[in-house]
Amino acid sequence: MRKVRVVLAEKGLEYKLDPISPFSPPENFHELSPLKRIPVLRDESEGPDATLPDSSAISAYLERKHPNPPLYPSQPFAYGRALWLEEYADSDFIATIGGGLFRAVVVNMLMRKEPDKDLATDTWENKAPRFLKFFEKELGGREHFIGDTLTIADIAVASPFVNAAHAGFAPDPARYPNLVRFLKTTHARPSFAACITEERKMLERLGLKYAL
Ligand SMILES: N[C@@H](CCC(=O)N[C@@H](CS)C(=O)NCC(=O)O)C(=O)O
Repeated sequence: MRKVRVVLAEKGLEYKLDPISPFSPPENFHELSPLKRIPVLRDESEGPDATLPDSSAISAYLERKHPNPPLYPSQPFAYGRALWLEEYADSDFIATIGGGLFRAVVVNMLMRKEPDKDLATDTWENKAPRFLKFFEKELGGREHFIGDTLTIADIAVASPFVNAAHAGFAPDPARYPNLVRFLKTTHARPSFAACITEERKMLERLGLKYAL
């Protein structure tokens, strides 16, 4: 959901948020989202039933409908690389962070259960490093993954690190200097900062400390 909120904010688009928990969804939710996942975009300007249930589909749709500022590279190979990095972040990486850190710590605490600290530590120490090493190397000394402006690749990669930080985990700047620099500048953009501030307000009430 955060990924789409950042895309909307970067494009200067107004929206209304209807918070739905995918863990206790409304009865007919599968009709909107067959995978029963969030986010779902409803664009009433396209008709009463105009919904899209996947962050990548939503982001690509918004780009086509509101091309400025562009969040996808125009050069064909750069465009392909942006889609690949988006997919990598949205599949394996987010699944690792989502299940091993966010659910283990944050979702458990939201449901008033004990956080699974062993699972979270094992995930961070043994499963996360291959992603962190990959992102560190891909970035090199550059500010963005592709080209010199923000793209969907930056947004998709930076977002799961917010979830990790909510769970209390952040990359070590001594081992991952490029990645940490990228995360700090990307998360400081007003689009990310607005979401992070809102989320922190809610989660810090549970005693969670933001790690980045
Ligand atoms: N590929 C989908 C994945 C969405 C996704 O996994 N959403 C999570 C919350 S951030 C969810 O709804 N999880 C509930 C579940 O998997 O049952 C997208 O990017 O929109």
